[in-house]
Amino acid sequence: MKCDVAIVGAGPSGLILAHLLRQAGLEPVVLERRSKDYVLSRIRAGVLEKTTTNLLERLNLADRMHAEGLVHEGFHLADGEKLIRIDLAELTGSSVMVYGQSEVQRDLIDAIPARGVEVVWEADDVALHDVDSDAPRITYSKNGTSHTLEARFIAGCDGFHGPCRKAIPETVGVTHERVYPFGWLGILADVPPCDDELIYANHANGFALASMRSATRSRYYIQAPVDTNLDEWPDERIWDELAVRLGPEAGGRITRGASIEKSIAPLRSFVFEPMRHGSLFLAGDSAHIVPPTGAKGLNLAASDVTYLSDALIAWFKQGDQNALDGYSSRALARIWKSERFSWYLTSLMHQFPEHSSFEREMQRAELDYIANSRAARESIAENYIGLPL
Ligand code: RFL
Ligand code: PHB
Repeated sequence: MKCDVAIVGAGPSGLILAHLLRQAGLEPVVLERRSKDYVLSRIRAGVLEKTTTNLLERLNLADRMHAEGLVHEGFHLADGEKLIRIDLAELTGSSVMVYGQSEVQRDLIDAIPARGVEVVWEADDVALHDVDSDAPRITYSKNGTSHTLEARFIAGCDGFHGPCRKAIPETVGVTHERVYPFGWLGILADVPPCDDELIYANHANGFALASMRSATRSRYYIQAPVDTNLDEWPDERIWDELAVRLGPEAGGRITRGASIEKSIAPLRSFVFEPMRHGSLFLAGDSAHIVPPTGAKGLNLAASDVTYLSDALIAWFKQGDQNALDGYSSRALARIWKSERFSWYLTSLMHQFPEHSSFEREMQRAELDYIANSRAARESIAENYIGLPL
């Protein structure tokens, strides 16, 4: 099989890239290790920046998002008892969209047949060959039969654990990493959210986040050790802990219910550069990870593939080499700023085992400063709604 661009991974970055390339008349093929149902069932991000919603509009895939998504004009930071509102609308004139990543995935997948995007689900043993040449190949197997996909370019949209980043020689790339000494224990439940807006809480027991998927479905997280045994956290214990960490006001409004999903995710900051080696381009989580505190991961995946599709289309349509040469540095400029914001909010809102009372007082002073300084709130708001492309 031959195609213009072989895309590894049918997460948000792979599928958005495939749709953008198809819209321009190119022939991408997507290879995905998992089944369609598995990809649709993954519970992940919840907050979309304007840059991401604009991109879905450009693809004519935004109707359901506008009908069912929730526009949020603000969110809260909480320190113990005090709630600090970050008024996104007043501070920036903009807002974010609360619409689950699984819904975005559904919209992208539902449009596959009509748009003529080719996706091979359950492609096993994906291996990249000759990526530093003009004729790269991917071998894979499907139902026990081996296949070869020849392409002009390969897009590595295969997430943090996928094979694409590993296909770049260690001597070529540089890794920057920070692993946090805790994770997030997440719970999803069909109960109304405790507030109309998101609440990020810094409590002496640890961080908590009150989020949502709809007016009847809530998503909550608490900071917990990465090696936490979920059996030790029955639903009631999580609800009790959320009620304490979110403070008396919001905590008192929690509606409890049976969890429909419960999981623990590690927190990591990670950047691999450059995001290109020969004919292979990395995008999304394959090249970088942010801790979820800033709600940036999915949005960075969307901005990466915006830059990458522009560059690939310019090469196929006009023979323009410069855009491809500039892809990595263009994407990294935005990535590093999102890395900084995600690291900053994570540092501000979590309890770190190595912290002394001094660092805890620094967090308190910073939150007090944010509560009383419009300039500080404006800076947080500007980053939260998403920096310009
Ligand atoms: P994905 O979504 O991981 O997709 C990669 C795809 O590649 C496939 N794959 C392979 N395919 C073929 N062969 C192989 N050998 C393969 N190996 C892997 C995988 O099966 C998968 O389908 O990466 P992508 O597309 O770059 O998208 C990144 C986002 O998914 C991620 O950044 C966000 O979910 C991060 N994130 C959040 N981002 C936000 O913007 N806002 C949020 O509110 C937000 N909250 C979150 C989050 C991530 C979380 N977790 C679980 C890490 C909350 C959490 C808890
Ligand atoms: C979520 O709803 O899953 C969510 C929201 C905001 C974040 C992270 C996750 O910062």
